[in-house]
Amino acid sequence: MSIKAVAVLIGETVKGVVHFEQEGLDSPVHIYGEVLNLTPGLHGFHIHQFGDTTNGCISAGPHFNPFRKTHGSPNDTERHLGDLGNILADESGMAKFDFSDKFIRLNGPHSIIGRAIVVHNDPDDLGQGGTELSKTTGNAGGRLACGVIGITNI
Ligand SMILES: [Cu+2]
Ligand SMILES: [Zn+2]
Repeated sequence: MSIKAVAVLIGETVKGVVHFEQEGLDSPVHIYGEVLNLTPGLHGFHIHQFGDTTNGCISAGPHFNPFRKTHGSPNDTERHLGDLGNILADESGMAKFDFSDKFIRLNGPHSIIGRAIVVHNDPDDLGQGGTELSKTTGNAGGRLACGVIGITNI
């Protein structure tokens, strides 16, 4: 039984679509999609706590962190559940991505459905920046676009 979700990212100029797909009840989540109108290079990419955009992406709150860990890389066990690392935009400003995450889920008590996904102005330093901020946000800078993760069937 597969579970599918989608988020439509909306920002001032940046926009995109992110798909999530989970094959079984306790399987990794496949994440794929594209984001347009970025500056070339790496951009922090996270699930934030709230599916709330009433005051723009700032209303999404901090990184989704139900286990009270510090910020890290998607490959670390010490990471926020929402830490998906970076996406890479090409010279045209398009980031196409396709990867899996073994910690997030679309079901259960820590489901990401109803929360928000955010793309940032700057690269996420994955907690290696040596500053206090690096351990909470990865120094990823402003929020360029965000979208609420909702259930879909496609
Ligand atoms: Cu973020
Ligand atoms: Zn984080």
